Amino acid sequence: MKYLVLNGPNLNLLGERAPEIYGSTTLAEVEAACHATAAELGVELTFAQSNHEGGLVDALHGARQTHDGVVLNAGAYTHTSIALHDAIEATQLPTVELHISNTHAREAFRHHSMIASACVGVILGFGTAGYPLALRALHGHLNPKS
Ligand code: CA2
Repeated sequence: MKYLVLNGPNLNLLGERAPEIYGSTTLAEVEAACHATAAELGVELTFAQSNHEGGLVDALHGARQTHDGVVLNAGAYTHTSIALHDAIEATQLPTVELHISNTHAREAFRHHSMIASACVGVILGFGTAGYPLALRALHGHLNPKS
């Protein structure tokens, strides 16, 4: 099995700014943790990030024939992007929505997700530890007896 962990805008700055909200772990460290979890689960992993809405849509389309599931931290596009909602539906890949912060405890404009209804589940508020959690949740969704 092969999973895609896809990150949206500004997440390349993880660990460099706003540690009080997002912690001090860098995206490279998150990637390493995801690869360690993938090895434990016995799956392959692709890790990617784009600051562009179309880049995220393209990455989802690209995963359609090559991957079995997606963990998606769409960043701020979570709250605005019908295109991402439609791309998740179009790929028909099980997708776990992920957020580092508890978006419901933040500004009102972060309370609504445009993509949640297209996803199999949502993990948020557990910091960058949410990435391995989301991979395990995706794996459990795809392998209900494991
Ligand atoms: O909590 C999350 O994971 C978010 O998806 C992060 C997005 C935010 O727009 C969502 O509402 C919640 C923002 C990512 C910005 O990442 C930064 C990292 C370091 C410094 C500044 C921004």
